[in-house]
Amino acid sequence: MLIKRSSDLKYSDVTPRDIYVNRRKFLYGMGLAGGLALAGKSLADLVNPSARAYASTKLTGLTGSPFSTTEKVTPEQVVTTYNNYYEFGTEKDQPAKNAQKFVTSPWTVSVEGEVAKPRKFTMEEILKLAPLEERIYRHRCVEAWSIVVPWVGYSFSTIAKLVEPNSNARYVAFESYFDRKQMPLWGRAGIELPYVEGLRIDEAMHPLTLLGMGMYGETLPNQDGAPVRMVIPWKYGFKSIKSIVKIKFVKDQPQTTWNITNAHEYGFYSNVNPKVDHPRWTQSKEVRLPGFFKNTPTQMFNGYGDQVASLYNGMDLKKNY
Ligand SMILES: Nc1nc2c(c(=O)[nH]1)N[C@H]1C(S)=C(S)[C@@H](COP(=O)(O)O)O[C@H]1N2
Ligand SMILES: [Mo]
Repeated sequence: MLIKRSSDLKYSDVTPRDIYVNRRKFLYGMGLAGGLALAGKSLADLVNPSARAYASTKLTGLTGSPFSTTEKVTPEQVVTTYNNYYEFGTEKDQPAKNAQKFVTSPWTVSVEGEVAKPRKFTMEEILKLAPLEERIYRHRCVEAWSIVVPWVGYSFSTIAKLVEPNSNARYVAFESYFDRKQMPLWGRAGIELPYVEGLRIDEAMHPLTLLGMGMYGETLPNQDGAPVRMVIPWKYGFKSIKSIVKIKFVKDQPQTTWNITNAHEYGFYSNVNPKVDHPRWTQSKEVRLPGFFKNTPTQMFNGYGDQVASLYNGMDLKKNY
């Protein structure tokens, strides 16, 4: 793979112009069709529209990324209304409705465990640790749908290096925010909460592994994991844990929510693998949203094999699913 240094890249080099053109069209369409949504907004809102039905803030000064795919970006409207966020309901349309009042400010993330310098980061600090990049990644859910999302963030390794993991740090454990009051459907989620996830340290430190603070040029909508989440593009979507409050460097392989729920169906690694079917359905094809047909071939490591296959040299990926 040809990798340009990010300092050599201009935003316009790597960001398909039509995303922005389409985005405007989408906004314009909203303006016409979404009269209700616009009612009650001031003239200032309309001149500089927030674009979304959901609270978010524009993120400026984004740099492009050589890791971005040139595939067609999925419409923002689809990505922000078709979600898995079980704390806010198990139906795809529920998180967009039920997470609207979720309070994500102030927010702190504790980074701790086998590190020399454990510390708590405020969201304001996290947003300033490194230049914010736009990275357009494919995202493949274990349920066999996929989307292409322009995330905003930077490599997870940026924050990890600041706390100086020691030689005992072999894995990283992540934990989502959990509050029964703000997440009244929690009891019907069918999973133990808080949601927890984990990565092996080399997976976590891989440059593709993103700490995500935004999408489509703005901060994350609540249903997509505000204010900060992981994005691991070569793994099934459930590894990409939302609304993170704790990151712990640990010695032993941590527990993960879907493995706790059903170890037979969901392993620790969960690398996208078209050759290993889910016990209840094929993983060889996927539905690219907003499409309807399961006719897009699924790629090994979701198409990121050139970058990540070597992490698994010598491992049986059927056993380590
Ligand atoms: N805390 C938490 N994180 C989560 C989930 C969840 O239910 N709770 N769902 C996961 C699954 S299955 C997927 S596919 C992605 C979906 O992210 P998106 O809604 O932004 O597309 O989030 C993942 N992270
Ligand atoms: Mo998923």
